[in-house]
Amino acid sequence: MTKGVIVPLETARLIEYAIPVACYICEGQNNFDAEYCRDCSAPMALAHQANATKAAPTMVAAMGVSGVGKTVYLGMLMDMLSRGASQTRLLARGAFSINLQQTTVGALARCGFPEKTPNEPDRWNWVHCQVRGVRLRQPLDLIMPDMAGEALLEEMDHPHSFRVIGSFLQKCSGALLLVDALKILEGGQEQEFFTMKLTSYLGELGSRGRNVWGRRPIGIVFTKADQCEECMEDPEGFAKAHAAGLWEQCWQRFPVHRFFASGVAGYCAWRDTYDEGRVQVPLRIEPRGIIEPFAWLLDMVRKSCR
Ligand SMILES: Nc1nc2c(ncn2[C@@H]2O[C@H](COP(=O)(O)OP(=O)(O)OP(=O)(O)O)[C@@H](O)[C@H]2O)c(=O)[nH]1
Ligand SMILES: [Mg+2]
Ligand SMILES: [Zn+2]
Repeated sequence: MTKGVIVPLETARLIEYAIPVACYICEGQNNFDAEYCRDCSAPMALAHQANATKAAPTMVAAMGVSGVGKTVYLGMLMDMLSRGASQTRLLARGAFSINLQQTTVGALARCGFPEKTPNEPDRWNWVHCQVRGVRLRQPLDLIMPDMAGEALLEEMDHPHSFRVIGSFLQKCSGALLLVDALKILEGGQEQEFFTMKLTSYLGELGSRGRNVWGRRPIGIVFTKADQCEECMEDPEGFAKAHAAGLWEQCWQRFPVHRFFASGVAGYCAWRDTYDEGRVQVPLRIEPRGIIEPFAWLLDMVRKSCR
């Protein structure tokens, strides 16, 4: 006797593949089960989560050359906001949004700094979170990636080499531009050249869309100011005195801007390592000026969205 069994028709599953899901960053079409966008390598979780929310998430960028301190700054910011240390509070959306905070705080707790961010966009940490603050009437959904400085520079030198950066910056509502205060003091011009490249790159991007970058808010944050008291006390005066080119660029190209100074380490020392040579290690963590630039940026973004 043959027993009757019900065998599901496997081909029916193909129907799910017939409905594409658009990447939230580049709008490229992907299969419903793709983990990263096949065009720009942004995580597809952003698209799935954005589809589930009523208001479209706002995007803000943190930019700066490699080694300026983007990962340290963003990781510390996420940690401080998620612990409710200020009036602005943050709630991560999706487990992947906690990786940046975990990597940074984990490294600082072991008296070290996090590793350099890899160039491949599918290895960047993206943060999708909900921000609540006294000045925000409604909670704000926010997307912010920790991009690699070298990838940013490559995209500026050769536009379209990193599609994710171009698409993301086109949709951004504002940005924090991180500048290394110590390199400025040493007289290096790398930071000013980066700003010049960035302003011309953003100028080109804006002309294609309605919302030109000249009208979006940019907070210029001097990092490593824990080692430079002059910068901590008066960031704009520091820019005027030591980085006149950068100061001039900001006044000319970004009408909505403000200078800030931040520092994460209280005291640093040098350690000789077997594989990396001499590296700087934080002996004490004393975050200063971390939340102010972000809170200002959100305030400006909120005003420009009205
Ligand atoms: N003293 C001091 N040093 C810092 C601070 N933030 C970062 N640094 C130093 O700067 C280095 C680079 O910091 P990262 O946050 O990894 O730099 P990044 O901008 O993410 O660099 P890429 O990932 O290559 O783009 C660290 O290893 C530290 O040595 C700070 O607040 N104070
Ligand atoms: Mg980094
Ligand atoms: Zn994409």
